[in-house]
Amino acid sequence: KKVEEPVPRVGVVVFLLKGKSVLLGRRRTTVCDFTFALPGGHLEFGESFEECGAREMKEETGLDIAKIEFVTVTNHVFLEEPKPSHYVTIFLRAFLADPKQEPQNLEPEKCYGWDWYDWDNLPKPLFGPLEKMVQSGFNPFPIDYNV
Ligand code: 8DG
Ligand code: MG
Ligand code: MG
Repeated sequence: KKVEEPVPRVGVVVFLLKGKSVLLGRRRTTVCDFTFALPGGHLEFGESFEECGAREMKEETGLDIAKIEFVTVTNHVFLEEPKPSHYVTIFLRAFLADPKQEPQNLEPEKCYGWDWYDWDNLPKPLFGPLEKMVQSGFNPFPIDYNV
């Protein structure tokens, strides 16, 4: 198999929930530049989904998360991009370990900044896969969740 041959990759992203809001950042990359996306990244060899989600969250925002749970998985092919890619993405949800902690933009070359957005009033444009989930009526909050 040729080295350049594209293969699907595994993404792990996190709905970090705070009250009725979620943490989103505007992407600063070739893939979907300027769209609002969840914190997350690539699963590394040997990691659990939860370990990956917590590590990416820490690297990108400085935040420590707790009560990490699997929510759903998507299979998304990005054919329209300059460099076509294919992601199996694991969506987790989590809460702040310390509710007083604030996000920092620790990878400014990849993100324009993090902020909390009300689930009923999400910013536009959302990152493609996230937009599709929202359109389909998906909701990341636990069923018995009351703010
Ligand atoms: P890394 O080098 O830190 O491991 O990767 P990264 O630079 O943080 O990767 P990423 O693009 O943030 O996330 C990996 C892939 O996950 C992304 O290219 C496509 C997929 N993905 C989705 N939905 C979302 C989402 O809402 N946010 C993020 N960040 N990635 C997502 O399918
Ligand atoms: Mg990352
Ligand atoms: Mg990332």
